[in-house]
Order: sequence, then structure tokens, then C-alpha cells
Amino acid sequence: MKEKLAKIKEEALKQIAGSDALEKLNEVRVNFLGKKGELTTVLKSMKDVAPEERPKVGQMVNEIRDEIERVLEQAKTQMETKAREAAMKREVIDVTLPAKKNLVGHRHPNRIVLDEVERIFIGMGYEVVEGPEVEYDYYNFEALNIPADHPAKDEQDTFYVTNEILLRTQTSPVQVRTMEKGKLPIRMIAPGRVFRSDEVDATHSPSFHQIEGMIVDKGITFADLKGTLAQFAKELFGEKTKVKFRPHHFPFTEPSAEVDVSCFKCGGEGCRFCKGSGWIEILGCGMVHPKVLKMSGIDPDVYSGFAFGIGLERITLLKYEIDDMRLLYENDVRFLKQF
Ligand code: 2U9
Repeated sequence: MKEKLAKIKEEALKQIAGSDALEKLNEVRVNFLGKKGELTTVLKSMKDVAPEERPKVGQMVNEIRDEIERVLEQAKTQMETKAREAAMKREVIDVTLPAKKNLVGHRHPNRIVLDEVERIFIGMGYEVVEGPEVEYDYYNFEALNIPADHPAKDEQDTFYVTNEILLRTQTSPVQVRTMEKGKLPIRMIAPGRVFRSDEVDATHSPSFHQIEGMIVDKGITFADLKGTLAQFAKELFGEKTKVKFRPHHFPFTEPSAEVDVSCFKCGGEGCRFCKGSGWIEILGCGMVHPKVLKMSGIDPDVYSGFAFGIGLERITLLKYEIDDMRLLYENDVRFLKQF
């Protein structure tokens, strides 16, 4: 029995010395000291030992158990220390290294101008409404009193998906959809991307952005339109800005006008920026055509409204004195980080 115990001890110590991972040590513990382990099996067979020998054998078993436990614990501590040292070496931080540059994003200049325009109109009680970029011919043209033979409907100007479906050429369909819902009064702006089959140059792009606005209520007059746009121009270009309305024509408004603002560079004196005239054209507008109201289910004898359309890129180029529209689409960070 003594020899058997000595052998068990020797084998256990050998296996501990040969272990290279905590799991292996655990296996050794289970194999020798566990419920079905070798040492436990010996204890269970004590009945075969002569009664006078039993205390001695019992003591030996205890001593061997203690010794195996001690060596296991020692091996475990060694392994843990080694692992910690390796981790510390691996995770060393060189505090003398130069810090990573924190790159901060910028709002696109179009976004800055749109945020400002939205802020101004929200301040006057308008809602911001969006709509689909792929539209029906009806919403983009017909409901806006643009007849089938109008030049804008030519394939040279409009991207058609099918005969009846197209990429919207203006954000006006959003107003039509809002009017159709029948909830009045309406006070809204519709900003968004529009498409026209144009060649790219310094002032044209096949995809650009518009901000259109519309109000429909009882008793709206051209005076409301003038007051609203004059206030808008002052807020966007400065308190001293004057507005000038020139007669124009749009199929969807009657009467219609184009609006110039006094040059915000020279104050109206005339400079290179306003080409000597003292005025800069910024938008088109008018009273919503009675036929347009009627087509969307609004009685033009009870309600009236005004509408306007602004080319977002045009305002951005003017505000920041950018001389080529293409810069707004290239997303060159050297350009964008200036805003
Ligand atoms: C409805 C009724 C009327 C929207 C309007 C303009 C005048 C206009 C241009 C600005 C520069 C287009 O991007 S641009 O080339 N737009 O001059 N837009 S009135 O009138 C509407 C819209 C919807 C139902």
C-alpha cells in the first residue's frame, strides 16, 4: 500500500510539472483528488488494510493529499504570474507617442444655408415637409397647371422613368400632396433634391436642391407674400437688405414675380459681385393659381395662397462667394473644412 501511495504521489507531481495550462492543472486535481480520483479510491479501499495499519495509511494519504494540493497551488500561482507579466508586456502604452489628431466633421455649406432658411421659416410658423424624389407626371406637371406641350416636359429637360413616372424637376409635388390631404390652413416649406437633364458646368447640375414654400388660408394677399419674403431676406442677408419684385410668369402662380435683393456685398452701390447693378436675383414667387388650388380640391373662392421657390445652391454660392457649383458636389475635404 505504501508503495502504491508513493507511486500515486510521484505520478501526480510529474503531471503537475508537465502542465502548461490552468485547465491541465485542473485535470490533474480531478484525476488524483476528485471524487473518483486515485487517492480517493485508495481511501475507499481502507477496509482491505489491516486494522492496526489503518491510522498510518490514513495519515500517509492525508500527507500526500496536502503535498499534491500545495504543489498544484504553487504551479497555479506561477502560471498566473507568468500570464500577467506577458499581458503587461503586450499591453505596454508609450505615453511619449504623439496623440492622434481628432478629425472634426463639418456641415456641408448647402446644409448650413438650409438650416438657416428652415430656422427662419419655422420662426414664422411654417412646417418642413418632405416628399418622394420619384414622382408621377401628374404631381410634377399636370396638377401644377403645366400643360402637356410645355417645354419643361421635353425629354431634354426631364428624366423619365416611364411615360407617367419621372424624377421630380421641382419640389412642388410636395405642396400638391399636402393640399390633397385637405387640412387647412397650410404653412409649409418643402426642401429637397430635384433633377433636370442639364449638362454640368459652373452653374448647372443634373441634380440640385430647391426650397419651395407655400401658404394657403382665407384672405392671403400679395401683400402677405411681399412682407414674408422681405422679412426672410433681412434675416438671411442682413437687416439692411431691400427686396425688389419684378413681374414674371410661372404656370402655377398668377400673378408671378422674380425677387431681387439689394447686393449684400456693396449695399446696392454696384460692385463686381452684383455686376454693377446693385441687385441680385434670389427667388421666384407668386399667388397660387386658382386652377392649381381647384385641382387639389381647394375652393379658390374661399381660399388663396402664395408660393415661392429658391434654388439652394444659388444661395450657397452667393453667400460664400463660391464661383463654381461643382465644388459643392465633389466633397473634397480641403474645400469642406473651410465651413
Ligand atoms: C404649388 C403652387 C405653386 C412654387 C414656385 C417658383 C416660383 C420659382 C424656381 C426657383 C429657382 C425654381 O430652382 S429654381 O430654378 N422656382 O421661381 N417656384 S413659385 O410655386 C408653387 C409650388 C407648388 C402647388
